[in-house]
Amino acid sequence: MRIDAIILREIHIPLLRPFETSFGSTKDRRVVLAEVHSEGLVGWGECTAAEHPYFCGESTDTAWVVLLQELGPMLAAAQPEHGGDCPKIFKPVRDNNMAKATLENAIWDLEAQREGVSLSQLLGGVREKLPCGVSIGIQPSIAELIARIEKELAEGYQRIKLKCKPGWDVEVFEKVRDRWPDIMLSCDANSAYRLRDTDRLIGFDAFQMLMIEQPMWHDDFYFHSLLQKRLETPICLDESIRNRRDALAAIEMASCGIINIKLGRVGGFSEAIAVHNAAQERGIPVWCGGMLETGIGRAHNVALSTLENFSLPGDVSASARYWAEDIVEPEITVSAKGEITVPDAPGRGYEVKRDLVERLTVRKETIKAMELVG
Ligand code: OSB
Ligand code: MG
Repeated sequence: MRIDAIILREIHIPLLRPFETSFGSTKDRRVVLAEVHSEGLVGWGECTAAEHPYFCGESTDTAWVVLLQELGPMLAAAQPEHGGDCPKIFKPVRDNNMAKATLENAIWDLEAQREGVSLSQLLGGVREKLPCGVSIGIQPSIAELIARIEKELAEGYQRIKLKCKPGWDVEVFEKVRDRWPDIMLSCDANSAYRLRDTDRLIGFDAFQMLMIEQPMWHDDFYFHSLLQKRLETPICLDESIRNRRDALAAIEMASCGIINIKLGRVGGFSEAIAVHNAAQERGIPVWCGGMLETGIGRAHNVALSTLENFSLPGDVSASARYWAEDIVEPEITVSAKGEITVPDAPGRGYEVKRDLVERLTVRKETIKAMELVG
């Protein structure tokens, strides 16, 4: 396809309430968006890098530089036919998966529009409705956590994931399980524990959780495999899985029983599908994680979650949990049964509110393709 221009922008959009994990708290999101213009169509991508390089090594600012100086010009000069061409185009750039996913996902969106199919169809999705869970941040008090869980369950969410860390774990799980003995429950430590905490982690088995997400180091398989041997509860890896090879290594070493797939963390739809397939072939279920996305990234997560092996409820939830007004319409909503209905319109299936995006924009750069094509 002929790429006419790539527009990069950073928007500022406040979350409705702060989101706290073991590594810090986020309130004001700074999000990089990419628009790829091609023959009258526009594909959109969202960079899932956070404001600080605390989840992984990327941040809003590192992604901005890599997109503007490296990936944007490479893509504009390459004239790809398919979203699946992007990994090869971006291969000279090491790491920076979230920056890469921003553009690759925009090309998949464009390709689906050009073919007149939904993004889900283009990816080979099989699901029309998605089971939804929520990720609940660390709260100022247990009373506030209980109130939040009550609200999410009343809205229909099928699985509750509690962010945890040393000092916000077993005592909290006890209170939650006392109140709700049977709900589908999981926890996510975002790498907050060390080997000396092994006995404490073994104590988590008492709460009959679906999984314990990324308890130890963000880049580890080996120590997770030792921990998994001592736990009944399956470990789910998030941060550690950056590509298909990582998934194969983790499965081979029995470091986890479940994998969380995030589009940004693995570098885009191509690698997300590869991780999905590798896990499926080996009997490991996957689910789609979230990174506090606006509607564009959320729409991409919806499409990805329609693949067959996304058999567990994901962290993909309603726009209204995050934003006073999302940047897409219709907003992403969840039914009383805790399901998202997958759109069947061509492309991502949610329109971008251009006026709102323009108002939220704090910087913008245009890469004109024709100047780069020989
Ligand atoms: O580990 O899944 C995570 C948010 C920011 C960084 C990391 C994580 C998360 C979440 C939130 O759990 C998921 C969401 O609601 O988008
Ligand atoms: Mg996680």
